[in-house]
Amino acid sequence: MSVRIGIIGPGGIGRSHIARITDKLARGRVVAVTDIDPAHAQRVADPIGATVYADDAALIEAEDVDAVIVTSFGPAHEGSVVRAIEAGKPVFCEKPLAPTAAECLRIMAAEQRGGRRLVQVGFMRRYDAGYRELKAVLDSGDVGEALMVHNRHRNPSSPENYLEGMSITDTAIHEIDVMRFLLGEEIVSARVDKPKRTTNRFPHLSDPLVLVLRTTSDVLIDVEIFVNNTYGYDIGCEVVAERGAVALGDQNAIVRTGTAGRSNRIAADYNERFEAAFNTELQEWINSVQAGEIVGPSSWDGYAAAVVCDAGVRSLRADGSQEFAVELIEKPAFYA
Ligand code: NAD
Ligand code: ISE
Repeated sequence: MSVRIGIIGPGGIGRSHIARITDKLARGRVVAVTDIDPAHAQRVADPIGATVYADDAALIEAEDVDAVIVTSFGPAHEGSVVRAIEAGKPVFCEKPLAPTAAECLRIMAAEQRGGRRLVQVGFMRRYDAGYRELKAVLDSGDVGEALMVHNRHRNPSSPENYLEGMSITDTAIHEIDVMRFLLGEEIVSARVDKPKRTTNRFPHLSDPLVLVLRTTSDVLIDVEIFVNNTYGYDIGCEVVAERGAVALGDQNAIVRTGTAGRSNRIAADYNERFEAAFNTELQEWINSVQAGEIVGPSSWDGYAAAVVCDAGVRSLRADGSQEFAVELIEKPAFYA
């Protein structure tokens, strides 16, 4: 039988997830939708024959909803995720689990009170073939220990409601998580450098930024975050190790050579760049809901990334380029 799914906040990514569940993935069906904009919820629900609910609480309580996907605005995640946990329903929450560590701690407390893992966080880069191959090379030991990592996270543009701080909590959080995944270490400090600002940005925003992180074994990580580059969705990652360097391929696309030179298409957005990763991530989540055991990125991973974000946001708001320590609580045995 299919997993009957309710979606809370189907905006850009939520509608992409509905399309993949409906058209591409197996054993999942979207049966319920809610949004703070009820007319929008109705427009999303009609073509798939889903029921519209007045709010997240009503959707979560619905008898025919087996599991929940939260794709609303980050600050709204905590309430919906805790409600799903309290109803005993598995919940896939898009990143960030919540924008601050304090909110993530409350989610973890609710999950532990419930006594079983119910939450998966949408850190889809862990499912990307390129990052997985990078990890396999590092884990093989062929290139020795990782020493430094250079990352590039560029978006063509950001919307007006993309606020100062979201460069860290909404954008660089992908690198923060995937660095923990690749290196198998926690991050111990964060610093934000603020280069000259582009004129192609809203006045409230510092853009671009460089986030500098250090891990427990002293690997130095830099993340260029540029969310108004005007040209495309451009992701890069190069790990410099003792006996070699390993980098993601550029864009996963063909390279064309001709009289005009050599070029490859730049992805337009996250859907194009990470389509395969999103499909694998959500298919594995549906499978794990059916199997009754959630195995993907946990609330602990959401929390560990949020603590780094807290330090990064403090640095962004401080004068100059100040480094802030990242202090995690001890990992609960529940998440071992
Ligand atoms: P969006 O603004 O397009 O959509 C958000 C939707 O949630 C809107 O329809 C809005 O009306 C609704 N909403 C807001 N608050 C709500 C609430 N309290 N209850 C119900 N509905 C509510 O945003 P988006 O770009 O789709 O991003 C949504 C989430 O997904 C964010 O957390 C973002 O970080 C994440 N995201 C992840 C990826 C990825 O690459 N994994 C890509 C895009 C977005
Ligand atoms: C967005 O929420 C995403 O997750 C995208 O992958 C990222 O590139 C973008 O900066 C975020 O705002």
